[in-house]
Amino acid sequence: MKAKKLLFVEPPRHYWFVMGEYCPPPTTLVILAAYVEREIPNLEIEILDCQAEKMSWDGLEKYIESTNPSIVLTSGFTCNAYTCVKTSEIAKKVNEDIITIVGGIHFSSIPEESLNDFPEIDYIIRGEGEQTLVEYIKSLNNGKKVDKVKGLSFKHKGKIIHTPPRPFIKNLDSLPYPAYHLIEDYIKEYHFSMMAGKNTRYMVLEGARGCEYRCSFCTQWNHWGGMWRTKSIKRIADEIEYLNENFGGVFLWFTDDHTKLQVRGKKLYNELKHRKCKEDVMLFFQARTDDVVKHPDIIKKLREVGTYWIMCGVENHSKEILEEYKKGTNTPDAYKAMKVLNENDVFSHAMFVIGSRKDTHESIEQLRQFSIDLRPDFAIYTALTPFPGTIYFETAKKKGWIDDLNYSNYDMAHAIMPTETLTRKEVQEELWKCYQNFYGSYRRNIAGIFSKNKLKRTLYRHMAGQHVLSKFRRLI
Ligand code: B12
Ligand code: SF4
Repeated sequence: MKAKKLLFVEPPRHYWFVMGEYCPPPTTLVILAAYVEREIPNLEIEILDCQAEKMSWDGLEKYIESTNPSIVLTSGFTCNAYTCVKTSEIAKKVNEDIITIVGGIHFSSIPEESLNDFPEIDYIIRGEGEQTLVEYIKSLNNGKKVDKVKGLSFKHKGKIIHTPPRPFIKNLDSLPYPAYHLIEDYIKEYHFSMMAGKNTRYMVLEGARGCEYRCSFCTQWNHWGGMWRTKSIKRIADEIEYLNENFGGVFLWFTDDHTKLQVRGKKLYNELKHRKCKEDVMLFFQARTDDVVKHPDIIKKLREVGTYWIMCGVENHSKEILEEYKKGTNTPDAYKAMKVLNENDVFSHAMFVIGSRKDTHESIEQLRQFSIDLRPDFAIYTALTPFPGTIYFETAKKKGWIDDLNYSNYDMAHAIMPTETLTRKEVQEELWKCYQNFYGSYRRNIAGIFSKNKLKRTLYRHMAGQHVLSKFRRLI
C-alpha cells in the first residue's frame, strides 16, 4: 500500500481548567506537517483541528469517512494520550487499512505498554519526529521494509519491534517554518482568554528543544536526549515576525523549556529591537529562577521588545525537596527572581509542586506561606505527577507509590500519589487549600480585579469567573 494522503488530527480535548478557556494551535502537528510537505512534495497533507472546528468524536468519524486518508496521525502527552488512542480507534473503525501513527513524550516513553494495550495504534514514532516520519513514508511508498527506519516501534506478527533510536537533528534552523498555512482557516480561533484576552491571537513557536538539567519529575530532558539545542537568534526573530505579519499572531508562547537568557537574551533583544513587530507582540517565556537572577539587565531589555510574561518553576521552598527534585535552584533565587520580574513589569508566574514523599500538612502550609511571601503575580500549584519517562516514575513504580493508574488524570491537578504521611485524598485537599489561600483572599482579589496592570485584572477576573476554586474542590 502507498500513502497518498496524510491526515493530522488534533482530537477533541478537554482544556486545563486551571488556566481557563483557551484554544491552542496544534503546534506539534504544524511543525511535523511542514517538514513532510517540504520533503515529500507530492503528498496530500491535511490538518484537522477538532478543537477549532468544535468537532465531536462523531464528527471526526464522519470526516475520516468522507476524506479517506491513507495515514491518520496524532500527538499527545500523558493526560491526553487517550484522545490519540480514540482517534486511532475511530480511524480503524472507518477503514481497517488506514495506518495509524502516534508520537510525543508519552508514547515515546512507554512504547511497549502502549502497543500492547492499544492494538489500534500501528506505529509509534519515538523521540524527534520529523525525519522518522518522512523516512517511514518514503519506505512505505518505495515498497521497502520499514524495520530499517530508526525511531519506530510497532507490532509485527504479534511481536513488538523497536528499531534503534534516531540521532537528533543537528541544526534546528534546517527545519522549515511551521505550516500555519495549512490551518489558515482556523487561525482566528486561537486564543488564550486568561493570558491575553479572547480576541488576541495566540500562537506557539519553538526556539529550542530540550534541557541540560535533570529534574526528577520532568519528562523533557530525557525526551530530547539530555541536551539543549537552539535555533539561531535571527531565525527565532524571523519566526516571530513571520507569525505576526502573516498570521496576525500577537500572544506568542515559546515552547522552550529552558530559555537560557544567559546565552540568548541579549542577542534576541539586539535582533528584535529594530523590528516593527516588537510593538505588536506579547512574548511568553519559561525561565529558571537562577537564570533570571543573574540577568536583571536582560529582563529589562527583553521587556522593551515585547516580553510580557515569564513563568518560573519555583517548585518548593524546602531545600530537601528541591534536592529530591534535582532542581538545582534555591529559595533566595526564587525571591530575587520574582523581584526582578516585578520591578521590570514582566508578569511573574510561579509554579509550585506539592506531594513529595516527605510532605506533611505542616510542610505544605509552609509552602503556601512561602508562595505568598514571594509575591508572584500568578501562582499555580500542582501535584507531583509520576509522568512516564521521568526518574520519579521509575522510582514510584518500583516502590508502589502510584495510587492512580488512569493516565487521563495525569494533568498535575489530580493527586496521583500519597506521601509518607498524607493520603492521596489529603494531598488533593492540600492542593485545593493552596488555591484557596492564594485566590480566596478577599484583599488580594479586590487588588487584582482593580489592578492597574491589565494582565493582572484579566487573570483575577478569570480566577473568579471560571470558578477555579470550586473546580478544585470537586476533585477532592
Ligand atoms: C505549549 C504547551 C502547552 C499549551 C498548549 C498545548 C497544546 N497545543 O495543546 C497549554 C498551555 C495549553 C498546555 C497545557 C498543558 N500542559 Co503543556 N506544554 C506546552 C509545551 C511548552 C510545548 C508543546 C509543544 O508544542 N512542543 C513542541 C513540539 C514540537 O514538541 P513535541 O510535541 O514533543 O513533538 C516532537 C516530538 O515529540 C515528536 N512528536 C510528537 N507528537 C508526535 C506525533 C506524531 C504523529 C509524530 C510522527 C511525531 C510526534 O515530533 C515532534 C517534533 O520533533 C510543552 C513543553 C515542550 N517543550 O514540549 C508542555 C507540556 C507538553 N505540557 C505539559 C503539561 C503537564 C500540561 C498541562 C497538564 C498543564 C501543566 N501543568 O502545565 C496542560 C494540559 C492541557 C490538556 N488538557 O491537554 C507537560 C507534559 C508532560 C507529560 N509527559 O505529559 C509538558 C511536556 C511540559 C513539561 N515540561 O512537563 N501546554
Ligand atoms: S523542569 Fe525545567 S529545568 Fe528541570 S529538567 Fe525540566 S525543563 Fe529542565
